[in-house]
Amino acid sequence: MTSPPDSPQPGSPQPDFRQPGSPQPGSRQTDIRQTGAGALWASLEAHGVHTVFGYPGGAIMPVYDALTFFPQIRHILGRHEQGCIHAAEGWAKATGELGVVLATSGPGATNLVTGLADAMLDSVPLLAITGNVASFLMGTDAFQEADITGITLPVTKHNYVVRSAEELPGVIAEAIHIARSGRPGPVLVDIPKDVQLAACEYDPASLRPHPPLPPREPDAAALAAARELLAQATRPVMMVGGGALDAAAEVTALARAWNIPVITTLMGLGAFPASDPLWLGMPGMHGSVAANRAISEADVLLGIGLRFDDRVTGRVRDFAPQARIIHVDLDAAELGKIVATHCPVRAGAAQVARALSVQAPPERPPRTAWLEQLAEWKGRGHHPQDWGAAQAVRQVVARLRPDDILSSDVGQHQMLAAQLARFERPRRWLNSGGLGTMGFGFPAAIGAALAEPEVVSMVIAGDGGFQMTAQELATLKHAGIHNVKICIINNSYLGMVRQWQELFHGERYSEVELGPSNPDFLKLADAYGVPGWRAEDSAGLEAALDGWLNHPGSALLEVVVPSQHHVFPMVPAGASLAEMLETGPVRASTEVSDLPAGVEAPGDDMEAVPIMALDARSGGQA
Ligand SMILES: Cc1ncc(C[n+]2csc(CCOP(=O)(O)OP(=O)(O)O)c2C)c(N)n1
Ligand SMILES: [Mg+2]
Repeated sequence: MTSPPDSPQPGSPQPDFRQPGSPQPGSRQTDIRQTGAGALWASLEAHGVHTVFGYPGGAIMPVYDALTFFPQIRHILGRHEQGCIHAAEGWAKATGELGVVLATSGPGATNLVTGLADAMLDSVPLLAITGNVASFLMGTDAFQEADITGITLPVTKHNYVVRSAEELPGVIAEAIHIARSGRPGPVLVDIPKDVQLAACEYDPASLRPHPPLPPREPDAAALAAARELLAQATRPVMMVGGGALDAAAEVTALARAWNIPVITTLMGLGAFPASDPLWLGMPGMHGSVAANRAISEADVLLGIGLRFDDRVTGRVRDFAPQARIIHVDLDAAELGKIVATHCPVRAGAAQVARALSVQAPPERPPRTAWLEQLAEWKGRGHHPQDWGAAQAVRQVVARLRPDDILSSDVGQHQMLAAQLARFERPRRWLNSGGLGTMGFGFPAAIGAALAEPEVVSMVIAGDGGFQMTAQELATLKHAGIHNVKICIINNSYLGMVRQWQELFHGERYSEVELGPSNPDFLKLADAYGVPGWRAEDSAGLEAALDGWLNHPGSALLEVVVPSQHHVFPMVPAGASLAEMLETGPVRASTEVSDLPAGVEAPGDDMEAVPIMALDARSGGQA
């Protein structure tokens, strides 16, 4: 016997809709528009929300019922709540606007947790709306009850349980205000089913959105101190992070006015144009030689909108050892959190960059020696041209036009894409930087594709990560999405973990081989009505790229590459940026001149013991 959807399990408490004040579910005694559920949609609409991602279920059925009266709001039905929330993140990351996701109680809500943590670490403005069991059942272990506000407290900027329908419009306005103000982040609003169903004569005036707070202006003394440090600098460098994406024009003007070279973090790629000679690339674990050396040699480091994540700093006590550090961030909690900051400036990135540009010296400082040194380092650390993941990614990203959006999943292919793609403007590069969430890339590309249907929304994913959210292939068809181009770099392995096992765990490969059990990705795509191309060498890839990109709809490209390639440069976890390995000591070419002091050049048959020792000190993780 099959039970109706979300029916209670035998023995579990029955929702008691005979409680006073509880309307019958599904009854039209009350106009559903004049209920909490109706007020929710009216509030979202008043805030300019016109696309939401979600997945229905028992505890959110009144909200889905009310949605039928709001045809102007587009609901994208994913195939898993994790897919829905990453799509909402992709929407938000591409546009800078709020992403909205809906889920039912219990398993629907808990399936949002990874996406909330992801949005929290990457400062993504997101509103998650969950249904919950009726208020009078909360705390009784009712069917599909989960304490989602308790569960998500550490991974949301704020969260709410709505206690009455009347307060819903105010809560939604406040939640959106919090998600978008200051350092953006995810906010969750949990709405018990009886609150969704309760009659609600909402006051249309209460639906007025609260605009986000304008970013803070810098304090004059802090600004003067920052200017003074810059004026004294002979080897300055700027580090620009995800918090500066909406200040790209100001940051670019600042760097040019002072003639300061610029490093963009993984989250900040695109905040400064890659074609500008002042651009040095990405810092950190898989950063460029020029960026990491610049940090190690700089005398003043101006960090804007970044949080000095451990993947960026390497061993913290040796980070930027010669530099006095100016740190600009909206979030006071970030200032001095990781690195000792000589000049903290709590203010908006654009505000500070604008003010410091105005105060630039009338003559652009030439900095000839410093810029020549950096130019030499910029010429180093390139990937081999032979066939492998790096060459494949190089060929694929070369086809992107400046307005196209590139999402990536997590792993070797992500680092290669970050190293090899060239972004001229912000919000064209979407990836899970802080949480490193496998399964992020493909649904994020779906969200971005819906936000910008006129550009290509490309995703580069690994054979491992793609399988974590591959079910969203169905969403392409459901939502009629024509501009997602999926590229799977198939190395038959959890490549990044394999790399660490090879370098730091004595080549003991433990549970990283996928090849024998991988699906036929083209058949998988075909099952969802998505056409596919496959390439196995460089020439084949060029031909496949033509077919894949010229196809007038979403399409999949599988690129088969060797398994044993590594991503370099690499700073082993726990090492300092100055100890970066430009090429691999194991398997890669015999160029080992850049091994850290005290680390011996290993022979072909040698286990990477010295590097293991570095890693063991750090407790680092792939
Ligand atoms: C959800 C999740 N589980 C595990 C990891 C750890 N992890 C980081 S990279 C990686 C391998 C990714 O393999 P694949 O998607 O094939 O990409 P590749 O590194 O081979 O390019 C793993 C398992 C993670 N980041 N996220
Ligand atoms: Mg792989």
